[in-house]
This record gives sequence, structure tokens and C-alpha cells, in this order.
Amino acid sequence: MDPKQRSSDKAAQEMLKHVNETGLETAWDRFEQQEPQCGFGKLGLCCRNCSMGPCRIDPFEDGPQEGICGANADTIAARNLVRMIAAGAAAHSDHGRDIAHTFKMAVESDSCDYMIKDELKLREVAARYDIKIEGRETKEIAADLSDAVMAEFGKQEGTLVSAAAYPPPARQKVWEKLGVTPRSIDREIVEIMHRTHIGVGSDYKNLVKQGIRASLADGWGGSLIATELSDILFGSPWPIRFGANLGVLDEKQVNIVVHGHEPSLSDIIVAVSQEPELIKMSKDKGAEGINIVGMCCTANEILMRHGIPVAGNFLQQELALMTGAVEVMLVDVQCIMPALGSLSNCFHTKLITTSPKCKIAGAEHIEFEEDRAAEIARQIVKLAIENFANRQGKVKIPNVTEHGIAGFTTENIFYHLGGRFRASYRPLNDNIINGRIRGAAGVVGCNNPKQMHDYGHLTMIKELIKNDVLVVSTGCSAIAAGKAGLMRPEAAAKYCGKGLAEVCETVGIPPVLHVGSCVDNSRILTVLANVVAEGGLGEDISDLPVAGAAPEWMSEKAVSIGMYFVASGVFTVIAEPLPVLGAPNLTRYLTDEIEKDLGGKWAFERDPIKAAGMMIEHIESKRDALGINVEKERKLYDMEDRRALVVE
Ligand code: NFS
Ligand code: SF4
Repeated sequence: MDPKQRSSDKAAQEMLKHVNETGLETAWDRFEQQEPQCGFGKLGLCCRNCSMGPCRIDPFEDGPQEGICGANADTIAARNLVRMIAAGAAAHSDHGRDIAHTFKMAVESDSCDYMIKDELKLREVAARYDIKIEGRETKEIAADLSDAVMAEFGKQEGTLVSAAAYPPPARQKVWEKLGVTPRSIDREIVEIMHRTHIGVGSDYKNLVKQGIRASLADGWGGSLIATELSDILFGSPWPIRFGANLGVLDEKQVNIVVHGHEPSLSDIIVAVSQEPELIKMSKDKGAEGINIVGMCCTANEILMRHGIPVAGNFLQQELALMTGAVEVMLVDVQCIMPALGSLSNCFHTKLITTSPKCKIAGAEHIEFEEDRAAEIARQIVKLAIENFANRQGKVKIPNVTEHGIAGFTTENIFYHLGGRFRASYRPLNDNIINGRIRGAAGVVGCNNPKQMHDYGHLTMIKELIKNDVLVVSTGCSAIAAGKAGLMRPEAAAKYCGKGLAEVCETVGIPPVLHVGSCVDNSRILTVLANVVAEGGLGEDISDLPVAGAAPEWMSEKAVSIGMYFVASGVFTVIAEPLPVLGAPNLTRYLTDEIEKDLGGKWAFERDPIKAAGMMIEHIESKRDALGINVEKERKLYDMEDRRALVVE
């Protein structure tokens, strides 16, 4: 197949052409081999939750409409959907738990390779947990915070502290009314598994309710904990320049690609790779130095904090390895294709797994232990250096690199918007109220070979900023934007509408703000809470002129993210529909009726321009409701014009 139909990314296209010549296989080829994909699965209509089954519901209504136990389409699809949320929330939250363990170790041990890097944030977060701050040593506060955070995962009574401390009071009332206030993180996930066991609930709305609750425990709980403790432990990000795309691999250096999600290992790898002894060792072996680059959300963690370049997003992991220039690909957990195992055996590349949770056939396993972090990191870097001499044949690195600015956070974004002396959300709110910025959109999530690689992200983002919608981005979407030059401050003049361009140019920010990895979607939640708290734009997140999207989503984490955005009051558009379309009542609930319960809802739209149009329309309707669409501006640029723009 023509590489240009598979990816819109120049480096990926070049590698795919190379792949065609070498006869190697990628996810795109395996996707084609899977076609036609199972219709029952797509529609959410198959169940194998017990061994009377597997059962499937006939979508055309001339076959069975119930499984053996009597479960109908809505029940089966709802159970499947909320199990996806359980998996997604578990992945994010378990990542949060791991960081919490590292944090605890750093607090308790004096000889630990980690230490508290952001004391200010420690104090801010501790205050939210009602921990006494005044007159206390950092270590004491941190010890209390460590205990408090650990308790959030498994506590048996009460509700999540952060779900009461961060969201606007109006939002908390919405959750209370519906009965979805998250209690503890693990409990909500476990309860999904219980409720979806054969013979528990069959009411699809009641099943979805638990999905909502677990997703909230993820966004406002597990993910938020991961973000906040990472900031405290590894340092809060600050605007920083980064390079992006496969061109960041360097033929002359020892290349180590860190891939996966958790920052504990990658952060220390970055640190030890700068040790003179190791750099000298690499030179003794004929290399010019050690080049650490990131892949997927691990990349986002270290580019936000250290400006480490990113080699690519989800669909580029195999391509990075196929350059033949990677000495070690180091992985921890999540979004790591098992295909890397056998693929690495076709090259000199050592694929190294490090987490007891993730072992891959064909990979070498070096278990990462946080209490020996630097020692293990050095061992891995040395392995990579030794492997430099084993490169086989020709190295093929596409000469494609872009640059941008990343490192925006809930705390610092608006420090910038306000300028050095006006650090508050006021300027942002004012610019939304005066209409220079129409609203904001979170564009996040994965890649998926069902859509042309990066095309969905880029087309949607460009359409949004053209219409003066400020975009915040995370995960693979942020990497796509970075690779396309949308995170350069100059992108504002090139791509934005007049109002947004003006704001960006005045403050010197790009129109697409990189706010981090996928767990850092929690930053978007706290930004929204701050915007509400600043005042002038309603009482609740659902009043704000904002929308969310995942134009190339594929993972279960994305389902949990989407659900916590919807449940926080945000209209959320995804490309590939949730696997519920075979269940008419459930589909109607998620895409329509749920708005009455939560103020947010789902929409499915594969065309990124149309999807952006839906988001803009939603943003304008919220502006109307807030009464901030003044007459004069409407004449300049009304809904008709907007729709015309979208169709064009
Ligand atoms: Ni998040 Fe998607 Fe994975 Fe990160 Fe990329 S695929 S849901 S963006 S790396 S988690
Ligand atoms: Fe079939 Fe019901 Fe068992 Fe599912 S739980 S496999 S629908 S009998």
C-alpha cells in the first residue's frame, strides 16, 4: 500500500517505503490482514463473560436477541464498555500507584536516587489533602502526603480526597445527585468487574454509572496522583524546546529509545547518560556520545521535564526500530507492541523490558528496582554502548525533525498568559469573554491504523486554531502536533484565526499547548477547574466553552479518559465509535441522554473537519448560553459563516 495513504508524517512515509523494500511487517500490514474485522465485536455484541457462551446478538434482529443467560444487546455492550473503562482506569491508576511507591521510598530513604524536586508543589498538594504545612520540614509533609495518597487507592470509607478538593462545587453536586462520586480508586475498578460478572446487573444505565465512577477515580484520582507526584519528584515542567520525529535518532551516537509510560526509569536514564564516565565509554567504542530519545508517553514525560527529543508516537515504534540505529529500546508498561519482540531479533537492537508487569517474548528482561535505580540505569546504558559495535548493514534514519515548545502545566500556562507579574487565570478568562479566544479544546489520545497516521490529529487541530479555539494536547496527539510544527510559537501567525494569533503573539506561546503524557490529561481537568474558579464563565465545567477529542484513539485508557471528560461536563468527540452501536438504547444514552445527567456527552465522527465543526458549534452554543457572544461579533463571524468554513 502507498505509504502516503498510511501516514501523513514525512518520516513515517519514508520509513514505510523502506519497509516495503525490506519485506518487514508493521501494524498497518497486520491491520489489513485482520480485515474484514468482526462485526459483532465492532458493535459490542459478543459476550464471553461465562462458559455457557460465547454468545452474540444478531444486529439485524432475525437471529438471537439474547445471550443464554438472557442478557440483551444493551446489557452486553454496556458490560463490555465498562470493562474497557476498568482496564483503562487500572492502567493509569496503577501507574499512579507505582509513582506513589517511588515517592514513598524517596521520602523514607536518605540514600535513594530520587529526591523531592518541587517543594512548592509538594506544599500545594499536601494542603489539598489537609496536611499541616506551617512550621514543618519538607520530609515530614512528604511523609504525610505519601501516606494520604497511598490510602486513596484502597480505602474503604469516604470519598476520594482529590475529587472533593479540586472540581468546582457545582460539579461535585452533579456527581452526588447521580451517585457517581468516586470513593477510592481500586474499589471502583473492582466493582466494575463484580457488576459485569454473569448474573449481576443487567440495567445498562446502572452499568454505565459504575463506568463513570471508575473513570472519575482515574481522572481526578489515579491519573492526577501520577501527575502531581511526578511533578514533585521529577520536577514540574517548565516551557522547554524539544526536537521531534525519527530524525532525532543520530547515526553517530549510541541511541537509546525509552518507550512506555512511567517516568521513574526514563528520568534516571536521562540523568546517568550524562555521566562523563559513560560518555567516555561510548567514545572509546567509536560513538560520538549517548543519545536518549523518547517514544510515546514516556517521551512526553521526559520532554516536558528535560527537553529530551521524541522519536515518534504510537504507530512509529516499529519504524524507530527499523532504522537499524537503535542500540537499546527500553520499555516499561503500556502501548508497547508485542511485535517489537520478534522485530528486534531482525536487528542488532536489544529490546529490554523492565517491569515485572510487562515481559515480551523476544526481549531481554532487566528488572528495574527503584531502590537501585541509578545502578540499573547505568547497566542498561553500558549494554547499549557495548551494542553499538553490532550494528548490521545500513542505517536508515529519515532526515526529518521539527522543533517546538512543550512543558505547559496547570500552574505555568497562565503564568505565561498573565505575564510575569499577573500570574492568574484572569487573562485567559478575559480573552475568552472578549472573544479573542472562542474557547478551548483538549485534543488527545493515540494513533490507530484505521485512520491515516496523524492526519486526524493535525486536521482537527488546524481547524480548531483557525477558528480561534486554543488547543491543549497530550499523549500521541501532542507528539503529532509537535512533529508538524504546531508547537512553534510562529505557528500562531500561520495557522490561527486573528484573535488567537494575537493572544499567542502577545504572550509568545504556541497555539497548541503540550501539557504532557496521557496521565497528564488530569492537568486539563485542573485547568478547567481553575477557569471556573477564576469566575465569569459560569459555575461548572459544563458551562465552559470547551470540548474534548481523541481523533485517532485506540486504547482502553482513551475510553476511560473520554468518560471522565464527559462526566466532568465536557462534550467529547472521538473518531472510531465506541463499540456500542449494536446497542441502540446504550448508544442513545451515551451520545444524547447522558448530557442531562452530566452536562457532557459523547459523539462519534471519523471526519476530523466535521468533528472540529461539532466542537466549534458546541463552544459557540456555550458562549451563547453564557451571554458572551455580543451582537457586534456575531455579525462579523456568525454560526452560518462558521458552518460554511467547516464544509469548505
Ligand atoms: Ni494515551 Fe494512547 Fe499510548 Fe500515550 Fe499514545 S497510544 S491513550 S497517548 S502512548 S497512552
Ligand atoms: Fe452468554 Fe450471558 Fe454467559 Fe455472556 S454472560 S456468555 S451473554 S450466557
